[in-house]
Amino acid sequence: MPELEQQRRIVTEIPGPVSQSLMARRTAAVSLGVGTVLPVFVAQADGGILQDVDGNSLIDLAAGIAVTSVGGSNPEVARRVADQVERFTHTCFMVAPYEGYVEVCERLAELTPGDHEKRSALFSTGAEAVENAVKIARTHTGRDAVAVFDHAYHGRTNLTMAMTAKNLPYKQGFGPFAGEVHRAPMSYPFRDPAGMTGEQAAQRAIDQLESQVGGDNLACVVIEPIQGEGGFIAPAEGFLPAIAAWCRERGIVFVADEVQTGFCRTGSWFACEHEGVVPDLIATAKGIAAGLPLAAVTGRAEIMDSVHAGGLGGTYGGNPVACAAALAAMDVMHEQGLAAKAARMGELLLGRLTQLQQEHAIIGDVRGRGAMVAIEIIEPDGLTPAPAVAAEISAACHREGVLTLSCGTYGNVLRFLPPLVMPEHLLDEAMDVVAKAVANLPRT
Ligand code: PLZ
Repeated sequence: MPELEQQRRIVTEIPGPVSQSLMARRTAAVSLGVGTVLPVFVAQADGGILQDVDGNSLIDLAAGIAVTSVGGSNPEVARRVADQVERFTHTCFMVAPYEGYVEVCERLAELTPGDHEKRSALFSTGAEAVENAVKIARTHTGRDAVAVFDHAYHGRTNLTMAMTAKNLPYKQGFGPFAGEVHRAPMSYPFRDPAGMTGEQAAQRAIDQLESQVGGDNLACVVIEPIQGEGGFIAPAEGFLPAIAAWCRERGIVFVADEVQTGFCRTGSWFACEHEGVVPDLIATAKGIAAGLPLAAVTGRAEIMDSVHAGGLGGTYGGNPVACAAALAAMDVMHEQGLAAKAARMGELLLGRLTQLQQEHAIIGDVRGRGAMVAIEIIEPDGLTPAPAVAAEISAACHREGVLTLSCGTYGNVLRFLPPLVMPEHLLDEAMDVVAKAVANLPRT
């Protein structure tokens, strides 16, 4: 495959005629239950560009929802995957092991926060990793209850649906849900009482969990250090360390769901590091393997080893091709300094978007870290969510060839998750398109 030119170029309407005909086939063959953000079919992806089947080149601010950090067709990933496919595609690690799985676990032990002894178990999806983290915490503590937060997103399996906060589209009609999942208030600086500190927000959550559940009954607290689908909510400084300290005191396993924030996305290898928080267990997926399905739970050896042999696994967990991709992706992240690159992208994004916020009152909040930044769109009253306006901005960006995603409990947050290898000129140009879309709104 030729390298993709890193230029936005729109040569047809969006979606173009070939995409439109593929969409018709999709409608006739694919369940309506599977959504579509942008009805444009992809032919090739690399760097910061998605090229569609009509020859349009779009700037990718989604990275497959924070997955293709090293690019959509990274040559090192392609080479190592092809080599592995030629040797063998699958044995099932539980049946006949292979080195790649072990090497991924060794790397995870080195890369994740904390210098304690660690073990990992590999899976295929983020939801599976989170669900297994809960299984492990329950076995280790002999307790049942699980604490999660408002606006949390942890997946679409039965247990992780229960852990996810938002009803539509994730839960509606899909119950009954797993029991013993308890929700606590999150630190949400934009919507919390003015001046509330991270420590105060943590105390609010702790008080609620102690009174409604009892710390002694909790197996684990599961938290995204920066919430993803729930709206890119970065808790106030001090919140995460206070929750982690309470967990330590009460013998509760502190689980960081770094499925979206992990692997350089926020400007460090893991988002917990920004406040020196060392989770007992960490769930990872997405950016770990450049799009091949791989997920992991990594944590304290004594917790991970408390599960009986055979208690964890799955046919495909830690598939050798996915492990090869992960080893390549991790090398690329190191060699290209992608954590530092993400931090620089964050400066550009926050700079441009803060400027835009000063010009337009509909941008209530600009937040995030590294290459995980969002704007919250609100009504002129300064607080009421404006999801329709957010959708209008997104649609305008899509028409101009910039793939943006929305998120948030109220659907009013536009989020930016570029591949970490995106050239800076594309990120800057994408922000021009966002700025134009905001400026062109009828009421700003
Ligand atoms: N935990 C923090 O962000 C996946 C979901 C997209 P899976 N987020 C994207 C959708 O609409 O399904 C996610 C996450 C966090 C867990 C998950 C789940 O990861 O690999 O999608 O199962």
